[in-house]
Amino acid sequence: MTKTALITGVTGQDGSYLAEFLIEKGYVVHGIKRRASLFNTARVDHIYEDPHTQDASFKLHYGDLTDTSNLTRLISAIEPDEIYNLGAQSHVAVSFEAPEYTADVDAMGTLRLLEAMRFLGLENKTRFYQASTSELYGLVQEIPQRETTPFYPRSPYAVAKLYAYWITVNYREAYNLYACNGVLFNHESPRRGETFVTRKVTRGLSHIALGLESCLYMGNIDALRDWGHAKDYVKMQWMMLQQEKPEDFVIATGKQYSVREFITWSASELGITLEFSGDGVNEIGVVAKTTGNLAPAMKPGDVIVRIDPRYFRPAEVETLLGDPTKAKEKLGWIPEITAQQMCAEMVAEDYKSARRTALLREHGLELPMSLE
Ligand code: NDP
Ligand code: GDR
Repeated sequence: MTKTALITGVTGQDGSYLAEFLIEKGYVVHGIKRRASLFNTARVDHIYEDPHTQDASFKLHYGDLTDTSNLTRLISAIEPDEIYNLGAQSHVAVSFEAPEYTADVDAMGTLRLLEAMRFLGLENKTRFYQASTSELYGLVQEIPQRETTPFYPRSPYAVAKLYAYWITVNYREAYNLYACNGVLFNHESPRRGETFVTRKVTRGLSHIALGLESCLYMGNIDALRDWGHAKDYVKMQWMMLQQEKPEDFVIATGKQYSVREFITWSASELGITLEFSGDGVNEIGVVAKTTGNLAPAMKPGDVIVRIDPRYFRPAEVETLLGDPTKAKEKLGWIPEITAQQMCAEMVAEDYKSARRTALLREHGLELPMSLE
């Protein structure tokens, strides 16, 4: 029997990898996309099928996590075997600027989906995955963080996700729904949004290497994160819903690095040896040496990283390190891609598109920034 999945947030990083993964497994995948004034489906265009195609395995529907009737109607029509709730206002810094909207989408959006499942009597048919987050640990109470570590959220985003975490547990306990939380630590890829720290760095340094920009302005480069690859993590989201009983799992690599280290690796992928001096607030990153020909615009002494206080957050999560033992033991999950390999892949992709932009400029052609 062909299985059917519904993914909220299908146009995002994880949604796009998960859709690919499920289609490969023979699922029919339905995704919810938001209406936008520009195309917002770049991450799933390669799996898009003409809606006139008979038996299409990928179908997109307009919708929004703030719209109860829309969600209920879609779930009623699709009657999915699995719902993956990946949609969210997912940027921690932005959640301080738009706290109410973040709560509506990330917290209430989750409740809307769970209520729709209950209202439609799908308790015994549909399994539910909630995209929970290591941000729940916030002001860390224990290192490393595992399933039993107490939460202490530090942003409107994390507080909204705390509600989503507990409402998922509550519906599991109250109504016997098959509902799980994946408490995922940071995971990245070449499809990562451009304003998250890893992608900002790999994209920014690629531009600087080719003379398209001159300096990368950063926030707290002392922050420590446990970075994995999104491809490894979406596999885990699916594995969690294939268990006999619903449970919550921490998904992490168990290794931790600083933002400063990530910047240094990215520079080194471009043949740039970068030296930092300062105290994290008045700090600069200076080119010490370049090798190869990937960074023609660089010379020793160039200052290419500076700190801009605007990127500091009102309350910061300084250190995150996950303990994925439960996922390894119960699900046999092992992350395959290291943070350094992922960094190399991200730099290679961003460098390729920066080269394209540089070449176009050389020939007097300009692409709108949105297409670069
Ligand atoms: P992205 O920001 O890349 O994707 C978020 C998705 O949610 C996009 O498809 C976005 O649509 C959609 N979305 C935003 N607002 C709404 C709304 N109001 N209604 C419907 N859809 C909406 O996030 P990731 O793929 O990185 O993360 C997926 C999920 O996992 C998120 O819930 C995130 O909070 C959570 N998470 C992520 C981690 C990570 O490190 N990546 C770690 C732990 C948890 P659009 O494309 O139109 O903007
Ligand atoms: P995070 O990811 O907040 O952990 O949330 P992000 O990449 O935004 O920040 C990681 C750390 O880097 C520091 N930092 C900067 N961050 C950004 N974005 N821009 C900068 O210039 C910069 N300089 C330093 C941050 O302060 C932070 O400490 C991500 C999101 O995907 C969430 O949705 C998800 O839940 C968590 O990961 C796990």
